[in-house]
Amino acid sequence: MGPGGISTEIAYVLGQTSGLSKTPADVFETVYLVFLILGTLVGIVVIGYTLTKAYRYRDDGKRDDKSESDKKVVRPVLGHLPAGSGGGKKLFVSFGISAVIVLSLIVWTYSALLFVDDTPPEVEAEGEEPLEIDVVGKQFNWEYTYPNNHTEEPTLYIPADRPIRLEVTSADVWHNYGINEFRVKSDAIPGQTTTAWFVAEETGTYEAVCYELCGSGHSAMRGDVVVMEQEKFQDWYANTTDGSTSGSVSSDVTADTDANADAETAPTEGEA
Ligand SMILES: [Cu+2]
Repeated sequence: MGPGGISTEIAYVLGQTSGLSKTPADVFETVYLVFLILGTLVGIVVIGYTLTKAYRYRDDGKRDDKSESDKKVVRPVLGHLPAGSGGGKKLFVSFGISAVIVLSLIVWTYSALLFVDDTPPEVEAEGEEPLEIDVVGKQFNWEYTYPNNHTEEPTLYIPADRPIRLEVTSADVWHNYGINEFRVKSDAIPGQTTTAWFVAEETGTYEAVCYELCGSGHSAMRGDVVVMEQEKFQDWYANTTDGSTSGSVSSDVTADTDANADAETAPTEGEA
């Protein structure tokens, strides 16, 4: 895999990843950094070249067209096409370099995004197989269904350091499911299923948000994403039963996570 090799190389150079453990968040970070660095370099070259030329050929009021340095400059004549110097070599070289840069960026970015599109075997081999969770968007909430048919809403509970594969759809209108920290963003469209995957490397509470205007309650269409230690998650998951929905189990976990034993606040979801 050529382009993938290059991306791994660049990621290694940038110190983004160690070995094979790459997540979509790492990939997006690397793509962003590479574009930022290349853009900055191109900007420095172009602006530097412009400023140098502007300074060199500035009008200092001392110019007489007979001086040695001035004779070498090919000045355009009104009514004539400029001949340029070097037989268009500069033009050819700059177009050539630009083409190489742009084409390699296209190939590399595309291959990096292919990695994001599909869970690669090396990621699955490292950890456990991905945990598959169905996500259904509905005005104005997210509902999660685990492999044992247990459903949760609006909080997603997941283990750390394990690939999570989401199958996202909608029960009503178009939504867009996203978790900023993990660089997850996936369309939620009725009658269609889109997939996304990510790895949460650190435990904690994050937020899942709807990124597509879907109605009057759109801005409130958000829920927590609780990332737990693997064993803690297994305990929690073992207590969920087929077809059960969130209840006292989840408040136990929340209390656990927040290290706040008397957090008995029942989720008050007073949507009219
Ligand atoms: Cu929405």
